[in-house]
Amino acid sequence: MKGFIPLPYFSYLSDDEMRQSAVEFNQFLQKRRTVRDFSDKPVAKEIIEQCILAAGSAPSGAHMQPWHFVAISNSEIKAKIREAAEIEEKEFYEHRASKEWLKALEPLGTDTNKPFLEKAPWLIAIFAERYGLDEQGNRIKHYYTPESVGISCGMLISALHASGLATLTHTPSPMGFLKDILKRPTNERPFLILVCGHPAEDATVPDLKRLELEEVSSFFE
Ligand code: IYR
Repeated sequence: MKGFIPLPYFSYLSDDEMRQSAVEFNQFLQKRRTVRDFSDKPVAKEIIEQCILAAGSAPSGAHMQPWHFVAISNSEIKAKIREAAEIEEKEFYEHRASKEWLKALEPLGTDTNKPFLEKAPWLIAIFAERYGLDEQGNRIKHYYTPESVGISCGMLISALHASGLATLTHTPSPMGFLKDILKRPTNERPFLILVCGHPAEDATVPDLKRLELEEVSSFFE
């Protein structure tokens, strides 16, 4: 078919190599933990750039690639984001969140205070493009945008983990302030803030268990 090329690369593995690779990759991802205590140790921009490129390799609806990544190491902008996020978080913890929601958050020990938004060397704000814009400013329809951007964020988290960095998926709600602070166009919607860096030396994480295979899956064979 026109516009098609032969599959340029595929890692053909033997059954044994496949099994080993699957086990090792799972073990590697199982070592990822969401961290809330970050060190201010700098992280080179090149690492963040490579991870964003990896995230941009995600599949997307009709290959519209409906994402934009804003990477921030600038202290003033981080301080502005923290200030705006803490205003929303205060509203959330004091008024908006239901009792049930607050109870569900208890094991995580979260509160209105978000020092990591200033302390961590990088914040990556991910935006979802609700529609695209061509050179003349006409709208281009996007498909399965939340699915596409969600997959891309998963790949970004994995790439950062593979680079030896810790992350925190942070979703102050609503996140409209990100559009203003980061001056993003009207077709974009803030999707997630990913806090990235080295964990603090004394970082702790909640003692959480992941579900077993039987709990998360079923098979028809
Ligand atoms: N955005 C708030 C609350 C929060 C909500 C969920 I769902 C979490 O998994 C964690 C926190 C906060 O960041 O504290």
